[in-house]
Amino acid sequence: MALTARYIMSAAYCSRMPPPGRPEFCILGRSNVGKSSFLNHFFRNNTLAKVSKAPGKTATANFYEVSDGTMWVDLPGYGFARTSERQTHRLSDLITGYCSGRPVLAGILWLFDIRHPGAGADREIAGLINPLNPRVLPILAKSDKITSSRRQQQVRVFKKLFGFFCDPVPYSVRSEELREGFEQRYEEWKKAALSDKGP
Ligand SMILES: Nc1nc2c(ncn2[C@@H]2O[C@H](COP(=O)(O)OP(=O)(O)O)[C@@H](O)[C@H]2O)c(=O)[nH]1
Ligand SMILES: [Mg+2]
Repeated sequence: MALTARYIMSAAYCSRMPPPGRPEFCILGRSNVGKSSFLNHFFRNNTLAKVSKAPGKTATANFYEVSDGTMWVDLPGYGFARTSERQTHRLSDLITGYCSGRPVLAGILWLFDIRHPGAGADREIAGLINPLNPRVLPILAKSDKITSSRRQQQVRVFKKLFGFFCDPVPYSVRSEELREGFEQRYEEWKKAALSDKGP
């Protein structure tokens, strides 16, 4: 059965987050990579998260209860240049503070633009959050922008470049087939991520 999600709350600081309860999966990725679109599409609900043409809009961590008993947390995007230094600091504190200090964090859904494997902001954050961790599931967003043969090529390029434990999963909000593929991968990965040993 398709999963559903329900918005709970937003927090601008780690100290304002809800008390740890359910196991959490967070959504990490560059500003404008398609995090909000992914949420809305995966849960078949366009009112969950705001999608915008202009990057740098989400400045909070947004919490969603999912029907499988987990909590998903949509983090603000990183790598958006046109914000003040103070705001940039707050956002990176929020992202790295959450990823390194949240006791119930069980896994990271990490989105990349399938067309740009070497993006500087992604490399930078990969110095702070270890892509080799088996609890990272890499997702290659906007896969409709390239042909399906190039998709498989990009999966290998990303895997080699970052050294991911899991094979990256192509995704597109324009493809039912890729949504189904991701649903399967998520279920497998989730089982392992929620077990003691990890995948
Ligand atoms: N072609 C295409 N565009 C997408 C896809 N996902 C997101 N977008 C577009 O990318 C832009 C940023 O999306 P958004 O979800 O707000 O990114 P966020 O900043 O990471 O939350 C919007 O214009 C979306 O319509 C996708 O799978 N395919
Ligand atoms: Mg967003």
